[in-house]
Amino acid sequence: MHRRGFLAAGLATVLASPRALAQMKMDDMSGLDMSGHGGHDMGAMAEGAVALPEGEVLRDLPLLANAAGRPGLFKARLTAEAAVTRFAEGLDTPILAYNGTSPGPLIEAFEGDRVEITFANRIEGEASTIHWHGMPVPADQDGNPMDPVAAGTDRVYAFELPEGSAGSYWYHPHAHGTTAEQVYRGLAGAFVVKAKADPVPAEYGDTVLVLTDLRLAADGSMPANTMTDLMNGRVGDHVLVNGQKNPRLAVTKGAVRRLRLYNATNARFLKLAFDGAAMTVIGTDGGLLAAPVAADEILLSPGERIELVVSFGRPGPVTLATLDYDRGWMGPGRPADGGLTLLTIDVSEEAGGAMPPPPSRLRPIAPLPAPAFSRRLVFSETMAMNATGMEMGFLINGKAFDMARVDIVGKAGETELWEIVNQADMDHPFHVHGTQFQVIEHERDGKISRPPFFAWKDTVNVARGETLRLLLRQEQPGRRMYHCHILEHEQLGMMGVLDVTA
Ligand SMILES: [Cu+2]
Repeated sequence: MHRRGFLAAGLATVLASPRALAQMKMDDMSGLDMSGHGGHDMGAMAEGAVALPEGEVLRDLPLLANAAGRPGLFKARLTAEAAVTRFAEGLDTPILAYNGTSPGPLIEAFEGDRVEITFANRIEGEASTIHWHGMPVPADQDGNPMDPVAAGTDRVYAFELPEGSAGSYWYHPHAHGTTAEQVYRGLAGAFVVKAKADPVPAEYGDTVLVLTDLRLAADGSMPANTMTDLMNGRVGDHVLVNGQKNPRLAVTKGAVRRLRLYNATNARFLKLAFDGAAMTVIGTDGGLLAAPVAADEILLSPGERIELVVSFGRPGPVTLATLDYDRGWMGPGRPADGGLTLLTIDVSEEAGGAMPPPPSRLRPIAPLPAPAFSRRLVFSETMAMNATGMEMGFLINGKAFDMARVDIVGKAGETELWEIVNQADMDHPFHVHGTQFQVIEHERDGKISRPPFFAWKDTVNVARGETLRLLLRQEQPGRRMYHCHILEHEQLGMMGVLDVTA
């Protein structure tokens, strides 16, 4: 096990949530191989990992039907409950599903719509919530851990989608202490807010690709988190696209496609590239960029989304594959994160219909005004060995999450500069609820760099050793969460409460 930095931290006693600590103590400690070799969850390409079928036709996500029956309102019901699915031949896998499917149904609504979704929690014995990741919804409608929906009960989430809010959002549980497990067991879905006037040509289509991470035991079940999972975040054996391993998509030569990629994994960093097709970034978490930006590769950290236009000019297979990315790994069993083929696109010999070129301008993005003041959030990791096992914590400004504590107070409508300092040994993707922010700069070893494009974001990777600066403005009052989007880290304390006053 690597203990870089932890001893220097003074073996501080760390108070994570009681549930997390209990979970760690019950955990199989054989995962803690002090030699740095072996370990029982080797991640991708693990020996003995269950094989999954590849090459099936890519399925469209099921669309959540709008029951409103009139324009301007989106009304539906989402039920979270246990289900059984088949990832591998002959093996039943118990999962958690929204309306029976994982990923959950795709929600499509328009800017200006009112949304009323009844959430029915039918997960046995566990509270849950639905958090509308990235969406500008009121604090009391945002599925915070302070607003649990008890097992067997329903609640209605209601909010308006403001003009200008078109973007690639998603939804997932955010209950206290159970988020990580409910998500890796299957609860996550995409929520696309469409623009009334979309500058991207309709000929490109609009394909949502939800990337999730799966680990299966030999009997088809999903094993519980190990010590390694709690430290690094859970990384599975298979990355799935819309629930399928390396599915195939057929396009005609010359086709241009609009793709929305979601990293809905608990903890897997996805550095992505197309082999054989040109990729252009057109949007991020909070919608379109000001103008398209060509890219050879993109890093999508847990929780992030990216909107692409991809041109398939040459016949033959094109793959979307992962590249190696070292995000910092504690202990043995670092998964092979490069070289995974996620999706194969078969480009035909015959050309299809002519495609309009992408527009050179997509939409204006106004820079947020000069900040009223600034705050500094320092991420750190601590670890201590005691008689009953390893206690570890993931901290912000030296503190583990406490739902009853307000960590910072802000004011609605005021722009703030947030400086996120990662003093830890791992990368931590930073996410804040309720709004979109603008990343201004990254600083590392005294060197400052700018992001490759100016964009609206709600999740951004803060690499280890890096300081990131962003501008943020909350428009609505209420309590908001900010946290690391490695869900195991969030659960072990790397989360805080922002109270936005009116
Ligand atoms: Cu983290």
